[in-house]
Amino acid sequence: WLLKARWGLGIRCTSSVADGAQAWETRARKEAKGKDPYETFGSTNQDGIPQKPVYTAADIADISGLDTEYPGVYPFTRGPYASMYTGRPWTIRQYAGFSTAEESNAFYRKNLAAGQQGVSVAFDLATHRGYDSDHPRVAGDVGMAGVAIDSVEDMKVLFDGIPLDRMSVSMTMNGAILPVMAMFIVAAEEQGVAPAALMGTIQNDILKEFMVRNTYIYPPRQSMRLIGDIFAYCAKHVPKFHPISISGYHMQARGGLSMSSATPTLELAYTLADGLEYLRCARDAGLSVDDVAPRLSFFFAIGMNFFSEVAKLRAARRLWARLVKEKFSPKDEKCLALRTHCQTSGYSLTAQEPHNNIIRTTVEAMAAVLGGTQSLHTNSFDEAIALPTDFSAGLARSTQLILAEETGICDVADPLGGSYYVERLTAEMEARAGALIDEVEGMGGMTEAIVAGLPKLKIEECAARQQAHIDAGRQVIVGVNKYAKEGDQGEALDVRKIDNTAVLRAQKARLEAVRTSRDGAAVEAALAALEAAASTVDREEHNLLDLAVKAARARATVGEISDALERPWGRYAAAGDMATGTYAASLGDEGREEAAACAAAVARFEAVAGRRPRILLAKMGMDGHDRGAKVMATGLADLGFDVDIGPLFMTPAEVARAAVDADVHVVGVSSQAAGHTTLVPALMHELREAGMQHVLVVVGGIIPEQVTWDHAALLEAGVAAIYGPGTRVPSAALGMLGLLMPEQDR
Ligand code: 3CP
Repeated sequence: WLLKARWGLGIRCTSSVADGAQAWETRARKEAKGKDPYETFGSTNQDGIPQKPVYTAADIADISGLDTEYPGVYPFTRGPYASMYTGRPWTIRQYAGFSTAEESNAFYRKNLAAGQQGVSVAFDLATHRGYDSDHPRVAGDVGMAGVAIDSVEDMKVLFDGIPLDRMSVSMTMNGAILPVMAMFIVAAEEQGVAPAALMGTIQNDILKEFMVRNTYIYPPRQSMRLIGDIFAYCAKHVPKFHPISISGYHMQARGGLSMSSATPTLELAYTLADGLEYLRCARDAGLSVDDVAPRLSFFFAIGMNFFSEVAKLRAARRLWARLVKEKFSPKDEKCLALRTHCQTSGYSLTAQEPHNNIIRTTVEAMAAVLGGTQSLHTNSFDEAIALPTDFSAGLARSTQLILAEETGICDVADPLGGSYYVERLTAEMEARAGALIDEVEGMGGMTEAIVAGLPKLKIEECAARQQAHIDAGRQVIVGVNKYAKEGDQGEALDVRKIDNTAVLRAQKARLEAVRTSRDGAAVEAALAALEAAASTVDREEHNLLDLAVKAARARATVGEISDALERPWGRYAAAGDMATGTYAASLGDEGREEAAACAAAVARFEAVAGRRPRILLAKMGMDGHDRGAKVMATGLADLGFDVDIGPLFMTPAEVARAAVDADVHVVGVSSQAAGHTTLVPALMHELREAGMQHVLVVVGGIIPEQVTWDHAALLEAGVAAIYGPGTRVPSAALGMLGLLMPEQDR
């Protein structure tokens, strides 16, 4: 009897299901003061999915196959492994890298000693875009948002004392994939580790770069050829390595900190659509689905919408298993099990009251592990302000250790499986993402959809809509658009500062040493072979990664290997399209009054100046994080400004020239990658040289506020205003108009 009672067996229900529903409705109607309880208490989530106030068994009755779903069993909704964390918890893999290879190596070793389990390398933007540190375009970026790597010599220092046959290494590299993967292989070789023993992952997901992250180098179709060659080489020589991490992260989490982004369903759909395209790319490179699919890996962002994020990971696994089975008919069941890394969302971090970010990150980390991730990065609380310090990185790591070892979450596989709400949401997200994938597949797959510009525009539209919801206060961010402390200057934080000029000096010296000590003729020959192979169709004989490994061994640099392909393929430049109308349409009643105040201020400006306020939004250096600038552009255009968006990767001189050409009133610089202290003063100089000193310069993005050096340096250089993370578009618009107009005209 005791056992029966404990498991709920044999206990008679006192009322039927219908009675229960009726009783709930009666009670809820009373609480809704006589109104329809579904309308009163129901809502719509970020994805537009209606949320009922309560879910019951009736809500999952039509979902087929739930009874037979087990972890480790097709369609893998409940996890890729049967035992999940009861057998092995997820990998704690913190993404890091800054300054020089020496400094990053010391940071990795310290963190591994303190409980981190895998290495994850962040490269600087100069490396991402295939430039050597001494290239004139990248002066402001070297060592700032990641580690600077120019040659095998740097790569060897980066992994010094880290045994590459035992430690799995993840490298976030896409554009300059060829030199970086080649240098990793050669560095391991010179450490005595054969390619076959290497474990880890390289991001190598170029499709999402064209949608959101912008660290591409070559055009889409040539970039896909490159990926096919990497798949082929890795399948043959580096079989334990994951040659790609198909990433939705940046679609959701790269709006800029506390800026807007793609919804979880859009992220889910486009990531899986990318995955299908990569399987076709592998097929084009002569590989079978069974050769590549078991080593594909994924990467998702985990934001604050807790249950959506759990459901997203579950839906991703089910949808992927079904799609791959249906479209590629693999023999090995491993091909169908989606494994993923997750990172808590950079977009949810706030610069205001930054300690709140510890709580946000913990909630997001819980969603990731309850969703069944294989590997996890937890953000540091100060990342909305600067690079993490040792202290903040330690807290982020402890968040995972505590979840894994103190909470009991690892004791049961998929503990949320069977929850009426989670299962319904999983099915809803699966259906909606499935429809979005069908749309992309109908266009001929993701490469063609990107060439047509569809996904980028859809994500930007989504971002503008969400920004309007935040600005209107409908989406709450505590301490930013609700419960903000009046006149709060923020706590004084101890942040990490990179001395860009010192890194630059060190990199230039090592580059010089490499160039003078190598066999110049061997380098030339290796680069010529690479260049010739880029134009050939015989891919089996001329695998680009194989040739890059030879070039890296001869000490060719990142810039030289990239140039060898750039000569025949060219460097890709994205079109500066902008979604308009979405922001204004999404403001709703809450934001309408403020929009009207902006329109009136614009009209007053026009009456005085004879034309509407005109702003050039510019991104300088190698910082390709353009969603913040795009959202600002859309919002300002909808509020009455004339907006010009410069192409990505401009130099200060190019921005000044564009400001002259468009005769703008304001230049708005967006900086998300720490290059502003070098690049903005250079821009001010160029504007003065061009006789444009009257132009207002404002800066937005991640500009450390609590520390005097960045803000003070920019204001001293002549910047009129700084708009940090969480700035509302109407506040920025009114602020700029206030600065442009004499007081009596405002
Ligand atoms: C796992 N294993 C198990 C179990 N769980 N065995 C028995 N029982 C279990 N329950 C085994 C696996 O089969 C595997 O062995 C080994 O343990 C490791 O498990 P895994 O699941 O493969 O985990 P891991 O090695 O950590 O790999 C995780 C994935 C990998 C697959 C996701 O790709 C990865 O680590 N990705 C990280 C990507 C990353 O760090 N990206 C950073 C982006 P076998 O291998 O022998 O099968 S940072 C970007 C930031 C934003 C920006 O761009 O700016």
